[in-house]
Amino acid sequence: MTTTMLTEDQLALVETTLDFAQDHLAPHAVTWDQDKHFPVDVLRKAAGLGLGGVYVREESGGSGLTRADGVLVFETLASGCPSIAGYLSIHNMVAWMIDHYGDDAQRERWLPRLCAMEDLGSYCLTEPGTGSDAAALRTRAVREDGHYVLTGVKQFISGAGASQVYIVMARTGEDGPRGISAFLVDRDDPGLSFGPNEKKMGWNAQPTRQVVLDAVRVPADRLLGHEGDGFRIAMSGLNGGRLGIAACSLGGARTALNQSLAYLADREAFGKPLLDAQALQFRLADMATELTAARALVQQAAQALDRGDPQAPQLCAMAKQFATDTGYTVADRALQLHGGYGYLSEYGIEKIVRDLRVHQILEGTNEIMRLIVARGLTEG
Ligand code: FAD
Ligand code: 2MC
Repeated sequence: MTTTMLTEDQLALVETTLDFAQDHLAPHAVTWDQDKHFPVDVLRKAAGLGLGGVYVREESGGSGLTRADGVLVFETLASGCPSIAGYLSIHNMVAWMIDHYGDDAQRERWLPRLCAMEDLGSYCLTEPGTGSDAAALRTRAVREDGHYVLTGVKQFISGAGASQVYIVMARTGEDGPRGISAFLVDRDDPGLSFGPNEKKMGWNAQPTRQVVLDAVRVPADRLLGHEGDGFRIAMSGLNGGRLGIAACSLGGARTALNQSLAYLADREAFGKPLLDAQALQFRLADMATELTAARALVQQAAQALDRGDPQAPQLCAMAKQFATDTGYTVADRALQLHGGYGYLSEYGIEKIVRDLRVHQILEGTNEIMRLIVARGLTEG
């Protein structure tokens, strides 16, 4: 990471986060992936550094950091383990949504435990039949005697089962985005259950499950914002979420690049270190240049979101698409530079490739990111 543009506070933030990533994430990343272990105790340690409420305002008990700070945090965490950093980014999206759209009572009830990561959070938009076309979702919430009754199935939910707090987007009105509302659902609410932990290519250090809502009855004060606001709330959460995922791709790829540099310096072939081969030096140079360009775009989008720029959703989509495509390509090239050893799990490179692959799919596929950018171009 080029650190010359960072403030003193940001440098200190990066240093503390890097210590945490190197001490508590990197040494275990390969084993957690193999054992499919979700290290909740380590997440709680991260919360001790303020990483459970990164964007939650200080008056609500959070760290009150900007998005420009946040992308530094998530890149650095992901340099230790992209899967855990990715989950932390989602948890922080949930906490921010409650702080930003909740009322005082909701903030007081839900945020202290989320910021401490005594409770974990999950975000429930996708359904088995609706992913990219999220506004077509079918989960229903019916108002009944001061309560809402939620029925439906959410698919691919990160953290599900382990999380206590679920923000669930459900239909309270007409078809399309304006008929959707957002609800706070507690793991202990009767009628809530979970599917089996999905077997996946990467992101194995965190669970992904269906969330099944079978007539889950919640009091009316679980509505976040107003009826009909749910889709806009969900989308504005994702603007920041997409930056978090983009930053996680930068962090994973950065580690893969650094490991390649060390490996090529050490590995000899044809009588000299492989690093002496100019073709390989140029390959490393391209990887570094592409990552630096992606980082600059992520930082630009984060600053746009911080100042409420109307173009921020498009910039966040550009940053997510560009950084996650770049991150994946860089990690895959790093694997190639390691030769056969890159393919073995003990080097940790193939795990980074598998983790980064899903960043091109979740929080909006990179095709949907292009759709958002293209709409901005054609609709002004
Ligand atoms: P589809 O929408 O069916 O798309 C299939 C293909 O068609 C894709 O390539 C897509 O880009 C393309 N496509 C679709 N529409 C268009 C179009 N108009 N133009 C061009 N191409 C198009 N969701 C949550 O709500 N919460 C979570 O915590 C969560 N975590 C996840 C964790 C993992 C590991 C995974 C794999 C997914 C997770 N998701 C989560 C779901 C994720 O957001 C969706 O998978 C994603 O949005 C794509 O939806 P889909 O899988 O239904 O694909
Ligand atoms: N920021 C703020 N508001 C937004 C927004 C954004 N990024 N995107 C849409 N909106 C608003 C939009 O302004 C409109 O508001 P209004 O009703 O005031 O006019 C409303 O939301 C409806 O928007 P559209 O008319 O653009 O809705 P449409 O259905 O045409 O398309 C699309 C929306 C395709 C951009 C959206 O469905 C989408 O992002 N799909 C991808 C789904 C996705 O990202 N899923 C991720 C799940 S979470 C996950 O994977 C995790 C790992 C946590």
